[in-house]
Amino acid sequence: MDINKKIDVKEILKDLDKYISKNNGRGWVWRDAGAHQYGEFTYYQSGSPLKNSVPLPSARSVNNIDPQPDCSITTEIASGRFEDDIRRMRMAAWHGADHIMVIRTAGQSHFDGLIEGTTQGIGGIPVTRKVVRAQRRALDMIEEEVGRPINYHSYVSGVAGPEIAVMFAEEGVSGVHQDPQYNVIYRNINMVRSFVDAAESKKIIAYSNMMQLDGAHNANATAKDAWNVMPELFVQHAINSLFSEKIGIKPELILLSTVPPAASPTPDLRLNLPYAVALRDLFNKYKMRAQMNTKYMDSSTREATVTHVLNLVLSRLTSADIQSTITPDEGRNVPWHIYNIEACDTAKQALVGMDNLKELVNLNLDGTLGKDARALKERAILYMEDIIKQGGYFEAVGNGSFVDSGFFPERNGDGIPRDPKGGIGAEDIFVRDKDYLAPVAAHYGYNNYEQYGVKDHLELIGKCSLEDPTMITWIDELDENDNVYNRLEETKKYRESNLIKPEVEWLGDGVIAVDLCFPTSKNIAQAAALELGKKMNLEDVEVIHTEILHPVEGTRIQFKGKVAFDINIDELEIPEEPEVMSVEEISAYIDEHPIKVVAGTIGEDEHSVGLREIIDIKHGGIEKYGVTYEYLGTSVPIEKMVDAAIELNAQAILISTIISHDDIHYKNMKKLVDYAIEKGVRDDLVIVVGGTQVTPDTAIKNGVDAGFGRGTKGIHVITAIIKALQEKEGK
Ligand code: Z98
Repeated sequence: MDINKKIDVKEILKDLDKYISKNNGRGWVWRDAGAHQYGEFTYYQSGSPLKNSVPLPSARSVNNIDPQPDCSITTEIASGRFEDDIRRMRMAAWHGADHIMVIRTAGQSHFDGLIEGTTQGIGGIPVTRKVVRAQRRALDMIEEEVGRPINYHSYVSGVAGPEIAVMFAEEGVSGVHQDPQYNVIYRNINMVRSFVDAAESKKIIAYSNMMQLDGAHNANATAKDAWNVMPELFVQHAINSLFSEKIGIKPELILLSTVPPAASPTPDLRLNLPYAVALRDLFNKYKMRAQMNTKYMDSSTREATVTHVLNLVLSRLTSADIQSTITPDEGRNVPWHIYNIEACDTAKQALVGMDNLKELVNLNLDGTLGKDARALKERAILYMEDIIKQGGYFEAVGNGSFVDSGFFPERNGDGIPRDPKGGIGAEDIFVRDKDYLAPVAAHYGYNNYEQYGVKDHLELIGKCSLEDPTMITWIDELDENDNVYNRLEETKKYRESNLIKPEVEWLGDGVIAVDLCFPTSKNIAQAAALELGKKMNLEDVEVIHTEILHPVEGTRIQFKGKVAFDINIDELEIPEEPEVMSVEEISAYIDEHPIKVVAGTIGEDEHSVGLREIIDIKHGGIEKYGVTYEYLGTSVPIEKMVDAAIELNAQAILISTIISHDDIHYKNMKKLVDYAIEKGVRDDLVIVVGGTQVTPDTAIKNGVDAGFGRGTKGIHVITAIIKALQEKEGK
């Protein structure tokens, strides 16, 4: 894939029926965790560098290194249009995500079978073979672009669990959620059916080396006082992990979905750290997928980011094999591109920032931490004993033991009871007939090959579709109105012309967010924001965040709305990017050719702040690169600038001029150049001018070597000086 070209969804859809991912059968891929060198730093909890990536903004001060942490980084994508999700996956991969979790459309867990086509989803995509294959195909290209394997993930829980598991195995999916307890508690799917289906699903997951997550995190996202369900979380993890292992999933691919049960403003680490320590102690043969607790996510990205970072501290103080980054996205219900990317960057920044933290600090297990961790384990064991006392898991769920917000052995009576004989799919379980036969490579339980005198399916049918994807029956679209082709047609002009529109999740959605403060109370501010949106000619205006600065003095608001117009790229005046030399190139030149600069503001101009920023070392001025300068002050006469340059044997004159009445700034430039010519030094001196009203081209027309306007930095100026000097040398 050409990194300068947008991904072409039509190309991905072309001959999709025949596409076989090279990743079918590959299963989950971990990063090559260990020590890696990035620039002058060794990172001990890191992975290999990416071939193409976007480093953190401040990386520009450290030679643009982009260290990758050791654990897989998840981004969760939920826009509902798979074709737009593909573009987000590419952006996320460039920001360090290698685990793409696609959320499925609302209600899919209640479908008793596979769905097909590319209909638009609600809060996620329809997980169909076509969507999965298209996304895997895109990821096959993206992983080559970034130079790292990317794991694709979705859900196997639900009534159609086994069917989905088979389809995932056929299509090269490498990570899944599978936990029968999720079906039972949160989706009211019959418990016997859920455990039978889970056995079959897990067998397929084991066969194709998929990574499996459990659903324990849902208990602390649901329970009233989440920190009280800690003992139960251990129990849920134990049930699913042991069940999975017994069916054949390798322990290193069984991941506990762990979520810190509390969040600040509770004493976050004091509650969460003993829990995290105890969990890793009890379940040390399995791995950890660390995720944030969406229960504590509100509409503030700032707050969500702090919670995320505190969770990342926990991950580094204990361990995380996969680090999820859902915070500002799922929690806020604003599943926009920018929040996926921000959260990936938050994880990357915090994790590499805390590289090897455990080498630096010891956990004090002799104090309350060790005591609290032990107490949690004891409560969990009591909980298990209590389940056995009640007659087993089904009875305990029937009695409402699960997701009770009491701190076990306390009970609050607010658990979620489910009838062992009720729920979706009850009565749908049958004992296999004596001659039951499933001629496939992976299948759970009794399978009577003996009746045909053969050992396995190969002797009967040859390979099955798990081993030979060409056997798969392809279904394209079932809905002639709701499908990707129609959506591509609707957004054609944004793909095939030079029109663009802002977007948050779908091409051409036109959504923008406005951030502002009104000097008033919350209700008035919200109403005023809606009015403001209308006056700005935005459509579908909606307040997405409100923060009280003071009950009457001020309210911060974020609102979103849609713009109704397009922007034509052809009509834009796009200024050329100023040329910038690398710090190494600059140093190498200055070492060989020392540069002295004479600087000042000229004419009647007293505005020296901008010039000082350009020359002083403080904010990256040219002094930083080893340039020496003579600052002549403000309102320096033109002649003095040139005379001083001659006297001091300077290579360049740097003038700043803000006042622009009657084009005095350009007139002064011309005067300065003329005087340098008159003195016979113009050819030896570089003359650079800057100021808020300076247009580079006009400055050059007035005879100077380079002109700079707003936003200029020292590096732009030193680059221009060196380039001009090199040109003079070349002459
Ligand atoms: C996560 N952010 O876990 P339906 N199975 C399990 C789940 O935990 C979930 C589903 C299925 C979270 C996302 N988890 C929430 C064990 C959901 C979802 O189609 O919504 O029922 O499946 O990463």
